[in-house]
Amino acid sequence: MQLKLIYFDMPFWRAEIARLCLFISDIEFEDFRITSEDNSYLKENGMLSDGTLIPFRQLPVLVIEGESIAQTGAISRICGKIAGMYPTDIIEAGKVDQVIDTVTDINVLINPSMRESDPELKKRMRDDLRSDALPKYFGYLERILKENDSGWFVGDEMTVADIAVWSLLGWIAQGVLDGIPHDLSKPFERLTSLYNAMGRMPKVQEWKRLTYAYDESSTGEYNYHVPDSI
Ligand SMILES: N[C@@H](CCC(=O)N[C@@H](CS)C(=O)NCC(=O)O)C(=O)O
Repeated sequence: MQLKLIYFDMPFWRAEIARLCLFISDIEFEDFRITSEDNSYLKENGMLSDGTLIPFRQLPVLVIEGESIAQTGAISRICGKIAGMYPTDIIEAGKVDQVIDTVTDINVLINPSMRESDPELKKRMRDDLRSDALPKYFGYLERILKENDSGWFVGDEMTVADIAVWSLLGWIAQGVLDGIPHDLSKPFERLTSLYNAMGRMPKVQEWKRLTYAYDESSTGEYNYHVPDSI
């Protein structure tokens, strides 16, 4: 099966769900990372310069057997099924979906503060995220982990839901979001255990070694130095 995952050259959770689940399961795929020229072209034309369709002019896009599929959730389900990290049972599948959709919601909550240029407003947004919105969502996720009680969000094995949360927590754990402490999720014991267990996995460590660049001189919000543990 021909698989090509198109995203920016960064390990953001929206792409990492697909990349990491395929990598962990030894499934070959093309990890296509676009340049800023590619991005300008796709914004203008809704496709890459080789004609690859980018349906909503947003990334990630998975090209599977020549067909372009957009949307993080849809891509997660396809890659999860291929990698054996998405349940066949419809209820279990729904439990995976609800976690992925919640990671989307958390991402959408953080987004406005990423775009805010007024420092005062940005600080207020980050204060709210730190003291209210993020702990609230971490609590909801913690409770799901507690109820499932296997160390994973759904069933007894790792699914794409775990990868989504691991990658989101890794974004925060870098400490690159001004006003959000890197260890904000630490009081949530089960979330922290999940994060640390994944950080110890040899395949995860190998993936990070191969693809996570860290530039000490850069202070950008996308400068990934994802710690193995919180
Ligand atoms: N609904 C989309 C959202 C994807 C999205 O927001 N992608 C961002 C990068 S993380 C993007 O392409 N931003 C550029 C833009 O929206 O113009 C999904 O679930 O994948």
